Formats: sequence, structure tokens, C-alpha cells
Amino acid sequence: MAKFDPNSRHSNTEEPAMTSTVPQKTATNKFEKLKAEKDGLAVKDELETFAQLGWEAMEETDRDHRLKWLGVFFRPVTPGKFMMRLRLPNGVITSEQMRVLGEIVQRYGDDGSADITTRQNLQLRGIRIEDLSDIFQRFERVGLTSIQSGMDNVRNITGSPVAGLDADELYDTRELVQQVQDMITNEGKGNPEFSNLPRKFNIAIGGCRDNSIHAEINDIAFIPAFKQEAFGFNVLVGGFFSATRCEAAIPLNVWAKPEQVVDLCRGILEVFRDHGPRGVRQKTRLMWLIDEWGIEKFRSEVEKQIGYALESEAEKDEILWEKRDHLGIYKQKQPGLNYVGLNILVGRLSANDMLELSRIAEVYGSGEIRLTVEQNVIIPNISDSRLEPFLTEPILEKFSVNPSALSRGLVSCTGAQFCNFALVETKHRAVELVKELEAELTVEKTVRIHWTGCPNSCGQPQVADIGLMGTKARKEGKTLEGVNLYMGGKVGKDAQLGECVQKSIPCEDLKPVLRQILVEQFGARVKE
Ligand code: SRM
Ligand code: SF4
Repeated sequence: MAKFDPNSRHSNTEEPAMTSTVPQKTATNKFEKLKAEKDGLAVKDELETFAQLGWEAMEETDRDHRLKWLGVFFRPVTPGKFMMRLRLPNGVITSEQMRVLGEIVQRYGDDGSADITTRQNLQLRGIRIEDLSDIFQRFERVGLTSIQSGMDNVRNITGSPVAGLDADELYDTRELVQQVQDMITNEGKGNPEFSNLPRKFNIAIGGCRDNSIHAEINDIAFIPAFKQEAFGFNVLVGGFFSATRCEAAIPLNVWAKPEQVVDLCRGILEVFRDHGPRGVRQKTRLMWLIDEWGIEKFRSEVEKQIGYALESEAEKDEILWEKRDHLGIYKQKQPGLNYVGLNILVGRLSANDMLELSRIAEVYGSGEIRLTVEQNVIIPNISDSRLEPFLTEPILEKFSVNPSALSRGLVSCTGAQFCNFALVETKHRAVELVKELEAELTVEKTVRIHWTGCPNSCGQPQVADIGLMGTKARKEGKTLEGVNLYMGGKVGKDAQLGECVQKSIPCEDLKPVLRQILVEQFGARVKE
């Protein structure tokens, strides 16, 4: 493994100083300047001061930007009520952790809630600055962390949602995902080695045959692939979505054994950190460095960084299935046990929902809960004999095991309720529209409809059958909330990104457009 440069401003110790690596390229945008002035992780030691000052009197750069290094997001839409983004490697959370999070948001009454995110993760709402120290202590007691989950850091690392449960899996990704997170975050304590990347960074590790994590839209993706009999991963790099450019990841021409994955992530991150562009913000994701260098040079720089030659990619990968959504009841590889996928409409959870999910996971399962990139929940380890009583639990009326075809494929980003980038309200509108369409149509096959409130594409409209991206539309001289329509996103085997096929449809005119598409292209029938 490449050694961290001892002559840089800090060394790779257990408790690193909270000053980040100095970027080699000159700071040329406002974010580079704010990072150069003071590392984001430094605010970790200032929480008591912030609590005393209150959010209105705090220094604005600390409040609006640096707190994101701790996973705490100031929300201009709801000032004083912060969002907290956790890290849940591989989307695994224990019932105890879920209960603690439920109790945290419960104290904020109607302001407190949580969202399951498109990276198998949770975000909490309504958080007050004066409670942060207490919240972090509670996190520590149950092994949770929100460190480095925002700004120029590596986001939650995704892995197969049924890892360790699926009889057909090729590799259980959980431990590897945890190891990569521990390397990047110094076991959740904060790691200045990786707290000053040129831009955000996404990593996904797949261990199943259906690419259930949209690996190809990540900056690094590990895809199962065999060489002779040996298991490993073909590695893709540079996938990303942004307001101005969207790219699927491209092959690095590397096949990595599981024990090389942490090294390789470290090497790629170091190369990106030290050589990635730090100029115009819209051109600073990993793919822009790959464009500048070409993939061969990028690969050889990574090899130099990790200090050994990498094997070339395996001839074929093992993504052989269409993507599963894991909703419903499934036998596990462990005899007599089942996992059950529940549909959490657009990922929204109340405090009570969180406490209930925690309870049913304990009463019927093993106290474990999984999250999916479709913003749903899986309760694993329910024995055959406990299935029937489980299915009579009242919460399953809200979070269905067998949802209707449109609810089942519905995903939505946060939208205007909490996000100041949003051009439209998304989550409530998405749910209402599906209800109205299902009242008029019989739809038998799942249709994946993804809403995203602006071109940042957090709701991934490009991977959906029907993607809806918030925009402004004009009608009769007025400016209205509208959407750009994306079609043709394919997931699983032969995944491909969908494309914009129609622009600026006013939201108030969207229902007949979708109705027609569902009838003509997805076999929906109009109800009598
Ligand atoms: Fe995102 C910024 C929400 C997944 C691309 N994203 C934001 C911010 C932080 C903007 C802000 O400060 O308000 C949003 C917070 C709103 C809020 O209050 O919730 C936000 N992004 C989300 C989440 C919660 C959407 C959801 O409802 O699930 C997802 C959180 C994932 C997580 O747990 O970490 C989320 N964002 C994504 C994804 C999807 C993915 O990772 O698979 C993307 C596209 C993939 C990618 O990044 O390549 C995505 N978010 C962005 C971008 C555009 C990045 C770029 O390179 O330009 C921004 C804007 C930015 O970073 O400047 C952004
Ligand atoms: Fe906010 Fe836009 Fe991301 Fe939706 S897509 S959460 S509106 S930044």
C-alpha cells in the first residue's frame, strides 16, 4: 500500500491533526479558498461555541459549508433546522441505531423526520445546532457516524443490499465496504487525508448478478468478474451526474482481488486528490482528470501510487440479470430464514415509522435493517414460522410488501421542501401523481419513475424508465414548475443512461403525458 507522505502537513496517525492535505494545484474557486483557509473537519472542536452562539450569529462559512464535513447541512429553506446525513456502509443499520435516530428526530415534533437516500443512506431533518454535541455522543454509543458525508468528500459507499442473504450472490460486500469506509474516514473519526478532494466522490461495490447499486454511475465501481476460478472485480471509473454533464463509468482495464480493493480505492483517491482539477467547479469530478490524462496514463499513475502492477480486466463480468427491487418475501441462503422488502414511498420516514421499523426488526428478525438505493427497506432474518405474524403488523399497511406497479418503482430526491437548489416540489407531487395515475390505469409491470428537483440529478432520472427533472416551464405567459422528461434508462445487465426526450412540460400538464406513455409503452390499460 502507498505510504502517506510524512512531509505533508500531517501524517497518517491514529488521531490525525484536523488539517487537510495541501492541494498541488492552486486554489481557484470559492470552495478551494474556504478549504485552504481552514479544513472542514476543524469545526468538530467548535460545536460548543456554535451551540452558545446559535445558528444566526455563527460565522457563515462554518455554518453553510464546513459543518457539512460533519454531515450537518444548513438548510436555507428551513433556517435553524439542519439536515444530518449519515454514513451507513452497504445500507446496513441495526434496530438499535434506527431507534436512536428515531428518538433524535422525535424530539423535534413535526419538524423531525428522515429520508432514505438514493445512496442507501439516511438523512435526518429538523436538527438544532445546540443539540449537535449530544447527538454525536449518541451516535458514538451505537457506532454511527455522519463524518465526511457532504462537500468534497467520499459519499456513503454502496454495496449489494442483500449481501450475505442472497443465495445467488457471488461475494458478500459488507466487510469490504466497511473497510473502505474505515480507510477513508479513519474509522469514522475523521480523516484529513481525504477531507480535501477536488470534488465529491462516489464508490460502489457490487457482489451480486444484477447490479443492484447502479455501479456504473459511480466515480469508482467494482463489478463482480472471475479470472479462471478466482473471484475479483472489474473496475470502472469516472461515472457521475452533474448539471452540465452525465457520464457512465468507463473500464480502468483492471481486475482487482477483494484484498486489493482498499488499496485501489486509496490509490485512486490519492491520485485524484493530488492531481484532480480544482478550477471551474463544474469540471472537477474524477472524469475530468481522466479526460485530461487519458485512461492509460490515469491507470499507470494509480499503479505508481499503490506501488505494484495491476492485472488487466477479466474478459467478461458477472452482471447477468436484470435489476431486482427486493420488494416482497424472499428465501435467504440460510435455510428457514427470509428477507422481506418493504416499499417506503419516496423514502420518507416519520419518527414513529423509524421506531416501528426498529421494533419489527427486533421482534421478527435479528435486529438488522437494510436500505436500498430505491429508498426502500429490507428486514432480513425472519424465520418461516414468524413470517405470518410479521405480515399482520399494522405498519405494513403503510409500507407495503406487495406494492402497486407504479409505487414500487417510485424514487424521488428531496426537492423544494428542503433543498434550495430545487426548481420544483418533488416528493409529495410524485406520490400524488402515482395515486392519480393508478386510479385511472391498470399497470401490471413495474415502471421505474424517478423524480429529481433540478439538474444535479440526485434522484437519478437517467437510470429510470421514466425520469422527471425539475425545470421552469412557460404557459400562457406565466412561469410554472415543470419537468424535462427522460426515457430509456436501463438498469442491471447492459445498463445504459436514459436521455431527455421532451423539455419543459408544465407539472400541471404532466398527468396526461405520463398516462399516454404508460399506455403506449408500458402496457397500461385504461380502467372502465
Ligand atoms: Fe445530491 C447536492 C441530496 C444523491 C448529485 N444533493 C445535493 C445537496 C447536498 C444540495 C444541498 O445542499 O441542498 C442535496 C441535499 C438536499 C437535502 O436537504 O436533502 C442533495 N443527493 C441528495 C440525496 C439526499 C437525494 C435523495 O433524496 O436521495 C442523495 C443523498 C445521497 C447520500 O446519502 O449521500 C443524493 N446526489 C446524489 C446522486 C445519486 C448517487 O449518488 O447515486 C447524485 C448524482 C450522482 C453523482 O453525484 O455523480 C447527486 N447532489 C448531486 C450534485 C451534482 C454533483 C456534480 O458533480 O455536479 C449536487 C450539487 C453539488 O455537489 O454541487 C448535489
Ligand atoms: Fe436538491 Fe436538485 Fe439534488 Fe433534488 S436534485 S436534492 S433538488 S440538488
